Amino acid sequence: MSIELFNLSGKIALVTGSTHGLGMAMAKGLGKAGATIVVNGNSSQQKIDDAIKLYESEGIKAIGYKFNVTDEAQVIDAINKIQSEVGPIDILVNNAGIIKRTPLEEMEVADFKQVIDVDLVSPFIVSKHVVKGMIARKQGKIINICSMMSELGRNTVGAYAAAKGGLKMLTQNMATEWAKHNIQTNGIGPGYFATSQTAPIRVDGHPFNEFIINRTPAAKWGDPDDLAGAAIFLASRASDFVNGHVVYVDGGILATIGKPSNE
Ligand code: GCO
Ligand code: CA
Repeated sequence: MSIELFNLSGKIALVTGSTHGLGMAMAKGLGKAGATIVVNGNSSQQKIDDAIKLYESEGIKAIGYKFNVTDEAQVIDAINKIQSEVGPIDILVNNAGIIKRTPLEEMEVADFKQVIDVDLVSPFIVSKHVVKGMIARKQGKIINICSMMSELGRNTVGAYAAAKGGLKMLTQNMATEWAKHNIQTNGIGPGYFATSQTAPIRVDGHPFNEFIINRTPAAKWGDPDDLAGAAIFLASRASDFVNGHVVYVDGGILATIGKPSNE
């Protein structure tokens, strides 16, 4: 009975930006809990095809759709196709995101807007079009991938922090508007994980690498697989009365002010 609460068999999960990184790790978690994964990316069909092979090699049922989450017409078209070719979307994970690291006073307005567009506007666009089916079926799970930057600032990531802070409030507002339809909207806020996005700041000898290890009570970078549990929980019946929260999977970063590097 208790394990049944987490069973995702028969469910269809669309995970945006799931050809690599944290999106793929969370999608694999959902897939191993039984869900069929709708894989999305926008860089190339080849990248999607390679990802599908990877999912399938782990026994996960996965189907790929290439579309740009910031382009409403493409999103509408893709969602229509997914719903007729795969089935109704039960679980939506808004994961696709970008980061640009530039001091605010030097940042181009176009770059700032692009980060907001991908990281904040696209979860709105995709949710807007997926939620209609969820409302009709009176059931659904939406998971917005937030960040430490939903709560904290950091030098050079101002646009990203503005978007991720906004995404936390968008999560609360989706919960406010859609919980009555038995749709649970929540967020996952990853701490610092070993992915390609953090590769440039994770290299040995980079001051940021040492800083993160010192700043994280668990004293290490997260393994992307550590996100699967939170994703399964928020996608499953186990969270049917959980609305508008962000689960921070961060090795304790938000619990503490940090410590001097010699402690
Ligand atoms: C950075 C990092 C972060 C992480 C993550 C933290 O430059 O600070 O890239 O923004 O990607 O989102 O939670
Ligand atoms: Ca791993």
